[in-house]
Amino acid sequence: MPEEKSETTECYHTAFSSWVGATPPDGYFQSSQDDACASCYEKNGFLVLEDAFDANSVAALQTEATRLCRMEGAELSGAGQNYSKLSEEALLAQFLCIHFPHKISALIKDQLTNPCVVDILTRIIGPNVKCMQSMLFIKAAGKPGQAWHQDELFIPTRDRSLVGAWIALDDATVENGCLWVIPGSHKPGILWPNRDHGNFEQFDCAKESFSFPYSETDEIPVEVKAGSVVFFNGYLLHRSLPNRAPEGFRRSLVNHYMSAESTLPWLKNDGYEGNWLAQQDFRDIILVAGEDPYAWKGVEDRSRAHCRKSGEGGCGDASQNLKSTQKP
Ligand SMILES: O=C(O)CCC(=O)C(=O)O
Repeated sequence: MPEEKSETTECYHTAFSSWVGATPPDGYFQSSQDDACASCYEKNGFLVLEDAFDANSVAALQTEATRLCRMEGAELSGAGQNYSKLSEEALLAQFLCIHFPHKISALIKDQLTNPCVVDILTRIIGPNVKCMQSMLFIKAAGKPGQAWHQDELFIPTRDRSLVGAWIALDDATVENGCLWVIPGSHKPGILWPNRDHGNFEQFDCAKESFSFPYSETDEIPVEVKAGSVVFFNGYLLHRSLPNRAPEGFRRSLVNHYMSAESTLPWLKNDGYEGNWLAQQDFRDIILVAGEDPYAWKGVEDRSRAHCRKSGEGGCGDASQNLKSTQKP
């Protein structure tokens, strides 16, 4: 297998094929300082930074994931009770995904400013970058994936700057439910309609995008080693399939970022009544690079850690993520 790094004019290198034996798709990098990162991201809507987190960091985050899963009640809403007697494996199997883990974990909050991640973000977003959301996927064997979607439909920036940084805490493979993306699907800048998918054998409770002009032949799997980070555009169509491995987990920490120049009209009207949409600005943010032109607004503490429904217990109202003086 060839050892040399890619030409900077190319969008891929060979590390991918070194472990899965497949033709490398566009977009795998080993250095955040590779100048080809930005053009590759612009072209494909995603890129992979390999080895961004070393084995010790990944192990620490795995341990932290287990610690969070042991939490019950007030700190982690939607979690069940009586987890203390469960084995680690049985415990983790209770969870699909924890939203906003950085609200209850100093270690996870620290990862938001990982230098390699921030280096890439400033190349693909701009000098001023803020974070507003995190998710910790556990996804045990047998757990569902998430149907086609675009993250900007859920986290609407005003300048299309949303980027997900998906940090693999286990090797992510087709078998255990890695991400799948449609390269280039971010380019039209269109948010496609969404609907209930009705396919709870495969997917969790989140709605699916539909009516877009791509088919399954356009999608590619983004298999990555633990410690790699997948950066993907908020308009990129992506999904994940169920974890079909016989055992184990497909853990990942996903943090979302955007340009600090854009306001974020993310919330329902609670707490924002009387404001035009264009004036609404979710300020539960952490600046990770540069300057915040809206620093004069201050920051808020609105979001709360909570568990995502996986669909096995039904898909009722999942809108429980906001701390507010008024009920969401
Ligand atoms: O990791 C997954 O299974 C889905 C993640 C995803 O779609 C997202 O972070 O937007």
